[in-house]
Amino acid sequence: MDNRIRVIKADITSLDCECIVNAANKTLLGGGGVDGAIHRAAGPGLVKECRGLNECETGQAKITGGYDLKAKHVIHTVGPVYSGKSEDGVKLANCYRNSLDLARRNDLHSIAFSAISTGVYGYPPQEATEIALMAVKEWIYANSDYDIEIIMCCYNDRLYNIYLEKIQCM
Ligand code: AR6
Repeated sequence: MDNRIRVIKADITSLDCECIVNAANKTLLGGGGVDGAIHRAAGPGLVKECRGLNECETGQAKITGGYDLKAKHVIHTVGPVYSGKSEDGVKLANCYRNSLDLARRNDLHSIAFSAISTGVYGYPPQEATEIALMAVKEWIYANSDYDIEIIMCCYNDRLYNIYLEKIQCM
């Protein structure tokens, strides 16, 4: 696996990197889970900017400032609500690809992902992890001229262990 990918166990709101990726909903106006945590830590400026973004489709990504976070920017992406259909995987992979494309367009060189769709949206963590790692790996190969550190940020031991196991197989 590429040495530009790191797996860590942390609260994503505490990370000091150029951008963190929020598992948002289509409104981009906040919610529970990591979305709620990011909005609480960023302060009211974040939701104010998000109101001007006009929502976001599943699989797409939009960027804002980081406000009171250490991260300079937040990339908001909307994962699929798990339904068991094959299109879920396509949409989930798009979240990772589009977030990385957006980071590159903004000349950002470090990015931390939350585990999109693995909470409220119900994606089975094993499958979601394989899709995430594959999408990131493919993006790195397609963007080998671009230097970026990619952090996969896990919030609990279960997901962290799944990531460690899967990354060794890639
Ligand atoms: N840092 C890192 N990861 C976290 C944190 C944190 N502080 N808090 C939770 N996680 P979820 P989803 C992990 O439910 O499934 C929201 O209400 C968590 O353990 O936050 O994409 C939105 O507004 C899990 O592995 O996002 C949407 O309505 C992962 O983040 C909906 O939830 C994602 O869990 C999106 O659901």
